[in-house]
Amino acid sequence: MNTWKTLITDAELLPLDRGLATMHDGAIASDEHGRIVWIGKTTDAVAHENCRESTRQIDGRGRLVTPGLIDCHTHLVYAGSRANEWQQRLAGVSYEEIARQGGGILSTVNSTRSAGLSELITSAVQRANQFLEFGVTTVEIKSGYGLNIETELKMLDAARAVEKETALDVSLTLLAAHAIPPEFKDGANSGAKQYLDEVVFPLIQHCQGKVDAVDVFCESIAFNLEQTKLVFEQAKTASLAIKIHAEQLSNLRGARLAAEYNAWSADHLEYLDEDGVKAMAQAGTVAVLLPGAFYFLNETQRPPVELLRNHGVPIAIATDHNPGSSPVFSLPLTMNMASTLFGLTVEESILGSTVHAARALRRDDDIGTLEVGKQFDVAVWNTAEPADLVYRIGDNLCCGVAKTGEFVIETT
Ligand code: DI6
Ligand code: FE
Repeated sequence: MNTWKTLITDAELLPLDRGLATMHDGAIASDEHGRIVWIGKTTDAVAHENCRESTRQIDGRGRLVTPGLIDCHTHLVYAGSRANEWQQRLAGVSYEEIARQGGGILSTVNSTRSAGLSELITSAVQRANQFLEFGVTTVEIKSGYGLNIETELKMLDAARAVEKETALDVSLTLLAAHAIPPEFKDGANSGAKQYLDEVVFPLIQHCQGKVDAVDVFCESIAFNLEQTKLVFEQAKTASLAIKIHAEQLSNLRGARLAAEYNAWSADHLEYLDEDGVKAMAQAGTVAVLLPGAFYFLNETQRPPVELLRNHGVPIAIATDHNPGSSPVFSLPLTMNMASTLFGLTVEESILGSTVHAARALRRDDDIGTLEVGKQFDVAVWNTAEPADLVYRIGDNLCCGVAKTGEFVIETT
């Protein structure tokens, strides 16, 4: 048998394959491919024949060691700031009103179209590294601030660069159906159909095999149900997975439609009804809750958490990081919001940003728990108590991160 490459000893291991049960005095080893090869007690690890001089041994000093966190919904690539618009909202103007006046998403579209690729990469890499400092090892990134072929592709290139230039794994989503750009606005049916035909559909076909999924913002200020269905049909012909922004500001029944297309996830869901919940349960569509947007937009309608639980829909939590509705950098803070604002238990918030987030990206064979065979993606926390990950507001307890067996943030 091979020598172990990295070995963490004396950890309070939280593997998350059995709820919040921890293993005291735990140890975990990686092989040279960055996979977990052994989990057990520290005394057994140090006596093991594979533990040799070449093994890099890290003393966990009794601290919590968890799977790296997974942020399964972000808009991490963009240019510009929307602080002004936020100040308008503080003065009483609504998010929808700002969007209708040509601000909102379209203001970020203007900045992102003008930005060069290297500028987009620099800012996205900076943000991604901040996510990493909070224990995140995998992040989903969406396009959607280009809304023309050239800029959507530029955004996807920037997201790919994040994977190359940081330690994070990136899951790529094409969200060309995020808004209708101004150059199509005057057309019939508010220009949506023409925009889909001329920009979104060609992009979907072009992205076959080059992105992981296709997403749609199904909402009164974006695409209606019928248009959303057309996008799903295109995604299907390109063999691309589907996800949706649904039921955030109103109930258009987008989640139910997405479930009919076996969507990986339906996200936001504040206005989701029981019919939609049932459809998601049947399809195995993950509910991705985004409390950062709920908080920042001062929403009052909470997602139907009790119905999701009763019907056994897996619940994931993500930051929805974006400049307009959720400029949040910390997934642990988002977990606190999920528990405080949506009533999720500590266990639900932790599983929501690991196990179920992995499922939302259909990466659950590889990441999300500490189990032999999975990637050695771990976060070390300055506490032995799982509840602290959710309880402390704005603190950063993360004091070490390893990605595929290599420490990218050294434990201190
Ligand atoms: N829902 C969101 O929360 C983001 N996009 C979406 O469809 C917000 C995007 C923005 O306001 O820039
Ligand atoms: Fe979003």
